[in-house]
Amino acid sequence: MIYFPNVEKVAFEGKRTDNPFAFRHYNAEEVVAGKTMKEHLRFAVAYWHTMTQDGSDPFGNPTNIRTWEGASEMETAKNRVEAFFEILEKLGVEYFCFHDIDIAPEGDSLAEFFQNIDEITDLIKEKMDQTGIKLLWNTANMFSNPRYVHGAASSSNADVFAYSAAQVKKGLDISKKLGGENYVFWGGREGYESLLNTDMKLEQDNIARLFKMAIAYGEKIGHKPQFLLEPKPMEPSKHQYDFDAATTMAFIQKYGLEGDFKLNLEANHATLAGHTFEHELTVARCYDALGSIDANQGDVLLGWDTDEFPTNIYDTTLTMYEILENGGIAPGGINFDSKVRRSSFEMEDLLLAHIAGMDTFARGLKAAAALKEDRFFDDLKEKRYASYTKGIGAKIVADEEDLESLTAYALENDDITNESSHLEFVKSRLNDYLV
Ligand code: XLS
Ligand code: NI
Ligand code: NI
Repeated sequence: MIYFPNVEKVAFEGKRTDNPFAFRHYNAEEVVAGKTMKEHLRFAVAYWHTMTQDGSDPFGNPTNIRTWEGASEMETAKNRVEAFFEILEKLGVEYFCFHDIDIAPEGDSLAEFFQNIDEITDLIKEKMDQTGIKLLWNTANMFSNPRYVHGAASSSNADVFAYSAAQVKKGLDISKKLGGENYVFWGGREGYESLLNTDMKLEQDNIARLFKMAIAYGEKIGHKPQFLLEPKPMEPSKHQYDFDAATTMAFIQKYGLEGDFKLNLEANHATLAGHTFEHELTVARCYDALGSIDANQGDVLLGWDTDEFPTNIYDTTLTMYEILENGGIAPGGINFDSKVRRSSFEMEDLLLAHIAGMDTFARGLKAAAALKEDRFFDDLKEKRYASYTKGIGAKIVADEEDLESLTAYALENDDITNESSHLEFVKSRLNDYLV
């Protein structure tokens, strides 16, 4: 069955095309800053938003028209695999991501769930072999089912911890089966509603225990994906432990997980934490822990995770600049953890939305490459911190000074001159790169 009969494989047609199903900026094979766009961007489609969202919201019923609904849950799951690979192929996207429950129905028991997963991943594997499309990452959904009401690895109920462990084991088994390049943990229920009844230390120790079990199991089965931990400060929990990049790094370091874990950063989670996305990316880079990104954007007027497709060039430019500074994002990628608005309910909107996101990232990449080529930020920062390259500054960063020697210096040099940042000028110059 063909799900998008009116759309051919989406091609690059340039800015002037009036074909809505064409790329106007993303040109997969075009070389930018030494690599093809495809290699830089490593786009992935997210199974959950694309295949399982129905358009409902807390006040409204489903709106999305989806032609893959079958007579049974398993039939729908199989149809979705067909449709998903048609979307990936038509978009020319080479990676995808999923949660276990996105691809297969949970059934009536854990054993049945595992059976369903095996059957569907057989199908997925066939499609992967036929198309060369790869698994960027998978993860276990340990937040939707009511059993996770008190958390997963952080649950007060040890039986729930055990169930989580079983889901993670299965997640790693299918990661091996499908050659997953990364494996994600996102702790939507790893947090608390009230501190009055929460043992924070035990809960965090237990989360780390599950991660260590995952590392050990990966070693045992000879499959070592890059493990990624995805911060988010709140939603669905009131407070989530992996609040932001810095908090999550403190956790990773406290439990000695630096060798195996990096961060999967999501734009809209940054805004929920009161940060810009660039802030989160920069923090991760400072720790050499930028693993992968979940690309989307929030709405400044709404305080929640709206997961909109990224269409803001300013943001994608600064994002791509950080990725270039990082020397690329591989083995991570740019996963569209984004969903179409409730009013974009037609099947073809799924393609239009991804095209919009891909074009916006392509423009961001080009602008970022130009900023790097021109040494826009490099020169700015070099000039701003020049005092550390000579004289007393050079000695400070060479760790040759102490409080006494610096006091002696300051007593002689207390007539201090600072320079203006000219920040408004900088911002207006930056705008020149965006259009
Ligand atoms: C939810 C998260 C989730 C993770 C994977 O806000 O972004 O989708 O990416 O569990
Ligand atoms: Ni995400
Ligand atoms: Ni999210």
